[in-house]
Amino acid sequence: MSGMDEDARTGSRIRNRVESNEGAREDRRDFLRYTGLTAFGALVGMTVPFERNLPSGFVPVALAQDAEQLMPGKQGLKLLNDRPLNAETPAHLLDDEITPYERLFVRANGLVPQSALDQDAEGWTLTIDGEVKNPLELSIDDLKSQFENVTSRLVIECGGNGRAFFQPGASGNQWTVGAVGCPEWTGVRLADVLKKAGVKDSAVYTGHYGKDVHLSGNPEEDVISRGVPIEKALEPDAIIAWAMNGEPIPALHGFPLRLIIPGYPASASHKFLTRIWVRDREHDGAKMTGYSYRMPARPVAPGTEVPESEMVVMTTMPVKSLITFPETGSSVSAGQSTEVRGHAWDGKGDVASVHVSIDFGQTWTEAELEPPANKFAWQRWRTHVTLPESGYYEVWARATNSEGVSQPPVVPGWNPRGYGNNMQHRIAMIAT
Ligand SMILES: Nc1nc2c(c(=O)[nH]1)N[C@H]1C(S)=C(S)[C@@H](COP(=O)(O)O)O[C@H]1N2
Ligand SMILES: [Mo]
Repeated sequence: MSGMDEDARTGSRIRNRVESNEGAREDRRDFLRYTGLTAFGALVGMTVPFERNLPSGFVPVALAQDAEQLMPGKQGLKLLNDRPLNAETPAHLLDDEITPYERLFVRANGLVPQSALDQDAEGWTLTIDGEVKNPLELSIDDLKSQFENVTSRLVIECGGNGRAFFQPGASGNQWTVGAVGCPEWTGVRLADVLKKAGVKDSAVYTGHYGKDVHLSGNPEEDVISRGVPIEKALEPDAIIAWAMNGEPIPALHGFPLRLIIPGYPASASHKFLTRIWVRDREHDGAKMTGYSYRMPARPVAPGTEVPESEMVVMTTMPVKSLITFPETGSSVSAGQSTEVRGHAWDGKGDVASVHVSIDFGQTWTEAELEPPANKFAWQRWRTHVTLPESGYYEVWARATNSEGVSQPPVVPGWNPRGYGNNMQHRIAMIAT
């Protein structure tokens, strides 16, 4: 059989699958890219006799590093899962002050809606209802024209960033350090929109809804629906965004509208946003209850089985920093001064200092810390280190917030699902 025939056969196999897949339309290429496993054979270029046995969520080893194939335009991300799509960014690729699309982590709980893949915002509306005096239904043009437009750099960080370091391990995506980024977002203040709707005194919490599709394919089932206390929603920094880095929000990041609620786990920053339901109680939507994005109310010993009734919703994210230059494992000359730099951020937007150690935490040097571009933007820190003689070193970075709380050297507060790990970031450096 000639190569052409084989290609044609593969092609028709893919087409059959695409055509039998609800919602996946003529855009075969995007289908392949976003739901890669279904067409795994086509991607590896040969048949996969046991394909149907591959457990859902498993990334074929042959494709594990091919994040670019599943996520058009992403560069150098590490794929953790492809259904749903989850990928993190190695620390040294997060050196930019404003995280570009290419290097922003992806965390999906469900499937990206077809409208986002098509960049089709036709007829999109955002509903504000519940405990408000004037429920609103706003088009994207209404948002743009009726409220002050704002642009700010806001950190988003997954609540489970750092999960991989918990012992005993916690189930979920094994994020190491790269489920964080700081793009520039443009939109309107969530507070302005809520004020226009007239928040009633009975309002306690928000509940967020979006258009992504549950992995089961059931359109009735919510992928995720989280919320924040109304006081947080009314702070001036949270925005309803339609642009990221000056462009329409890319499909993977929530086209055409998303919330950005800085300082909270990014799960509150709802993508593909269609509705904000103002509640008279703590929101109880999908992934708000049970063990999702919840921590034990009191510290527990690692491995403790915590009853659900003792879990509380995760809120403000802890102070944290990353070393983004040099890349871990870099070599330098002994005795020569080398720049080390990174970013620091805090859930209350208040980083006070960053310190760096080259001797496993015995001594610390204060780094230069730049002010943030705006509240909740990450802050650049930099310093110089000199590795005294040849050998193996580690650079450790430790941020402290204005309340005097610092990053711990080891994993803090073990919890069943591995949230909130703000341990110090460490890189290896070799002096020759
Ligand atoms: N609609 C919707 N919004 C969502 C999610 C989702 O699965 N669906 N995931 C949340 C989680 S858990 C995170 S960490 C961030 C990830 O944002 P990003 O993919 O743009 O980096 O989006 C949040 N918003
Ligand atoms: Mo997340």
